[in-house]
Amino acid sequence: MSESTGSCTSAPNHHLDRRGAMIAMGAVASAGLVGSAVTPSAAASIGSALTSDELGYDAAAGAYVLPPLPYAHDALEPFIDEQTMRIHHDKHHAGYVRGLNKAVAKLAEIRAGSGDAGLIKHWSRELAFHGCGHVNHTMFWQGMAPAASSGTPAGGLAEAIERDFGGLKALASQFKAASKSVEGSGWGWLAYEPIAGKLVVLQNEKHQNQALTGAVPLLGVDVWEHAYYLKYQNRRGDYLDAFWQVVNWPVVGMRFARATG
Ligand code: MN3
Repeated sequence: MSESTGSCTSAPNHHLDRRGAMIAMGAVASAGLVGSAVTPSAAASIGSALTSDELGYDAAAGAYVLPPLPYAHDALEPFIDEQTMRIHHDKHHAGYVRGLNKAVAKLAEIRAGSGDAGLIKHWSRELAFHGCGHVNHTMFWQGMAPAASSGTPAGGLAEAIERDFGGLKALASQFKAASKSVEGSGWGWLAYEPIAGKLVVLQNEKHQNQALTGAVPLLGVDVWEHAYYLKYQNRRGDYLDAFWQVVNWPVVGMRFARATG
C-alpha cells in the first residue's frame, strides 16, 4: 500500500505498458496533472484512457476546465436523480477543478521563487486532494450510463470477474460491502492490480487516501454524502444498489482492455 497520502488509485494511462504500470506513481502524476505524460489521442473515446482532453486540460492556459457530463443531467433517472447530478457535477466537481488549478499555480509560484516555500506541504496536499477529486469524478461520470444502455461485463473483463471473484454476483457483493463501509467520505473501486494480474476491490477515504499504488482503476463509485443524500438520505446501501443499475460496462471493459493490453 502507498505510505503517502498523496496518491489516489492510479488513473489509466495509455503510455504505460504493463511493466510501466507497476512503477510506483500516484494518479496525479500518471494522469498528467503535473504537466507531462498524457498526450491526447485522436482515437481517444470515453473509457479508452483518461486523456488530457478528457480531463479538460487547456494547454494554452495551463489549466483544467470542467469537462461536460457525457449525458444529460436527468439521464440516470430514476437511479441517480437530476438535482443531485446538477449539484454534484456543476458545483462539487467544478470546485475540485478550481482547487486543482490553484494548487498547480501556487506550486509553480514556489518553484519560481515568488511563492511561500513554507506552504509547499499545504499545496502538495491540495494538489493530491483536488487532483484526485477531478480524476475520480471524471472517471465516475464516464463509468455510468442510462440503464437501458449500461450492458453487462463481456470478453476478458467477464472472464477476469469469474476468475477473481467467482462471478458478477460475488463482485457486486464485495463492491457494495466495501463501498458501504468507507469511513466518512470516500470511494469504492474495482481496479486491476498489475503485479498479480488480478482484479481487486479497494476503498478511498476522501479522494486520495488508502490508494494501492500502481493499481489501475476500472470503476469507481462516489460515496460522499453529496453523491446520494438528496434522494437516499442515510441509505448508502440503497444508493449503491441503484448505482449498480447504471454501471457503464462497455466503458469498464475498455478500461480493463487498456490496463491489460
Ligand atoms: Mn463527489
